Amino acid sequence: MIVAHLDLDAFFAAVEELENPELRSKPLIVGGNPHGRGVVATANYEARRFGIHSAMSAAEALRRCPHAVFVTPRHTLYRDYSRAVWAVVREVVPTVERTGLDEGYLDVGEVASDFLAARAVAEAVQTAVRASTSLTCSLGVASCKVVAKVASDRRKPGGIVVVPAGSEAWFLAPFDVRRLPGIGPRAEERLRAAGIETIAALAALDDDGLKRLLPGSVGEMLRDRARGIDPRSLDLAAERISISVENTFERDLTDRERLHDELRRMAGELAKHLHDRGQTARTVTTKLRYADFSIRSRSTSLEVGIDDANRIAELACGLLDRGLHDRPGALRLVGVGVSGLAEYRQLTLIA
Ligand code: TTP
Ligand code: MG
Repeated sequence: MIVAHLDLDAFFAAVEELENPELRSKPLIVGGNPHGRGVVATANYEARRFGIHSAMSAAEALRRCPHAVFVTPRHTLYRDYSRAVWAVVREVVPTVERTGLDEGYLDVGEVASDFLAARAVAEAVQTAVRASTSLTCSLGVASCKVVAKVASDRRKPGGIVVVPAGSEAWFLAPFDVRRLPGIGPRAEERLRAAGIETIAALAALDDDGLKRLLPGSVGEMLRDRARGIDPRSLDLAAERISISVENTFERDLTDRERLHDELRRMAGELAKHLHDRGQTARTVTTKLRYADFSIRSRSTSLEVGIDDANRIAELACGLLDRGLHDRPGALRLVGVGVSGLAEYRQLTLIA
């Protein structure tokens, strides 16, 4: 397998710079209100020199760089750019697993038979993306996903890092364990407490040590990854069929307003997932579980896909009302799901 991980550089900020070129030379922060409780979504590389990064509070970013320009995110715009990027990437490498608006895996093995050719393919992808959108991206090329993902981050912005087969473990070895995809904050803390700071140290753990620190199959999977072993193939069904959220209440609920509030919150979560993936949904389903554990669900399908939290919420609440009309009673759980997912790309073709 030869796989590339592609990640756009300073994505939201890069789009804002293209839309407003005079921002290009300035430290730019895309995120929430620096005078309120806003958070930095991303910053351009100019702003990063001040130590500003994603998820930092916008107020802190302002303190670090008082002359920075702050703009609020424009998600629709980013989705349009993302769609354009992936359309052109697929012209170079047809098989792609998109894992977010600005990142995904490319099946380079399909078009290149060795790592030298794979580098040329990665360069061709960069050139094509820049030509059609003016955005820059970085790529990591390797024999497996985990190594490609770590590699794509090494020479940002605009870099390509190729890790030829056989050098995976060597490449990963010096990095902080935190860099290994799959290591969450809890695993990191446990490893650090045991003095394991680098990916090499995790790779070198023996079975007993591993069992103590990260028991179970997750531990083995993470140690394999640290050794540059990752059996995952491209998940082409990652263009997932449905997404759902549900919640079991502490106490069974009958209050319609509270049930509606709950559904609205879930609709917001689903809308965010759809936005992140650049997708729309044609079917909304509300699930009701009654005090006696019996389950009912009600669905509605639309002609045109939606991704708007209010619209999903409105449909979900209507479906709940219908369900409770058909069978009144206190509920232990409600859930909302969306299916009939489509890429924006497809939507434009239909429109
Ligand atoms: P990233 O790829 O993590 O960041 P980036 O593209 O801005 O910068 P880099 O050059 O280091 O890749 O995330 C992609 C976009 O997702 C980013 O532009 C903004 C958004 N995002 C958030 O909204 N919040 C976050 O905490 C992160 C990490 C990203
Ligand atoms: Mg990025």
